[in-house]
Amino acid sequence: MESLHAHPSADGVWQGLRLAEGLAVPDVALPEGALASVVVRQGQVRWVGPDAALPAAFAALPRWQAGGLLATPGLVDCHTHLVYGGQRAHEFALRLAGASYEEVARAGGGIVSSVRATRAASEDELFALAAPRLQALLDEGVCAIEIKSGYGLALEHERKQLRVARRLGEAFGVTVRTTFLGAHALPPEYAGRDQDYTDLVCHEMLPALAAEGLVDAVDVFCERIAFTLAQTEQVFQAARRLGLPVKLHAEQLSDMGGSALAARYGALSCDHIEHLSQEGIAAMQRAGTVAVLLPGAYYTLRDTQLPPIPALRAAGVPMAVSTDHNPGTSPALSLLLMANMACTLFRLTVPEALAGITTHAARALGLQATHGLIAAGRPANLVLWPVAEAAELAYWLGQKPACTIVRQGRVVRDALGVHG
Ligand code: DI6
Ligand code: FE
Repeated sequence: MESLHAHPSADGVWQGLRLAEGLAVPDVALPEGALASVVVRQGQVRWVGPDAALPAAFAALPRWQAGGLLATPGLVDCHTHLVYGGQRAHEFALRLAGASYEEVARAGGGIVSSVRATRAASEDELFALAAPRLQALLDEGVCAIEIKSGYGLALEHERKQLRVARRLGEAFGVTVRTTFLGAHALPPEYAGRDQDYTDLVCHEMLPALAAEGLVDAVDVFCERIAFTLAQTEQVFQAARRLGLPVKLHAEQLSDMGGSALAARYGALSCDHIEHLSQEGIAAMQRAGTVAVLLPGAYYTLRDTQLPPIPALRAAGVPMAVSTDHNPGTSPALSLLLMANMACTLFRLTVPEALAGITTHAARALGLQATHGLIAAGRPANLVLWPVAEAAELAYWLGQKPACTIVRQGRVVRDALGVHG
């Protein structure tokens, strides 16, 4: 396993960078085609500008020559269910044989089967299972990630998932935002008592876990096979009482009106949104809520209902792209592949897809002041790529490019030998 302290400091002047368009804020304007320097000091970006304009104050720092490599901010995966026991390849086979996601769920498979495996696993076992998944994402330049609970569905097991999420962040030196998704599915012991379970989520589970500092945001699966609009609002009210931001699994399988509700609660994001209405878009636009697109789930479920991209674009709703890594509907471990699929399946432009896995993904986590952009005053999270143009990041299918990664001010990977 990777430990941040084992890696060298990134402090110094990173020279000869091509800054990805729209993903960096130079302190001194860059002439067309000019190569840029990024100054890192004490783990923070201190200055961004043309190589030729490096301020004298930084002249004595060590210099690393990037020779024209493309620089992006560290990637942000803003929607994952990374911590769980077991896997669901069996359901994959069932779906290939014709069963729908809803049929599999109603037959006792689906989320509840991951709940069984997650409850049966110890905290250490869950950590060991999630660590290589996280490593795969980190190797591609992810520097901040959201991890949801929602496979425990009982206080002790939701706690276990969230504790593992926190431990992963500390052990790997990566920004982790935890999201409590107690209202993900009805646990089997509450069959037929969905209101009782919602009350438990709101009055016991969420307050206890929030008091333990394990919750950065609150999410609900608002859907015919999950929680109603009224129950969703009840959870949002509980979150509001605790001062926690909300987000929503909304309009994935049907239009429940969840996005408009979430927007009324100032939601950070509405995620999936294949069935989002014009009214939902307008509400999100007014609230500044991010639309999180999850092409891995769309693809895995062989969905045909496209999220309303042109209308989101026209309304100026920021669009993020994420893996939705989970064992049921999106066993995806490549954020670049998701960028590719967002372009090919959803018709995002390359700049939209790249903003979707950086700047807008950071906003979906409330991290827009610190992540998703190369700019002075932020923690040093950047990735150098051996590509001729930025479009290559979304163009290759499953390439896992060699790259050099600075995460939290450390050179955690240097496949390109820049820091040699
Ligand atoms: N929507 C999803 O895509 C995941 N959760 C959710 O609410 C699927 C989770 C699973 O099938 O295990
Ligand atoms: Fe999800």
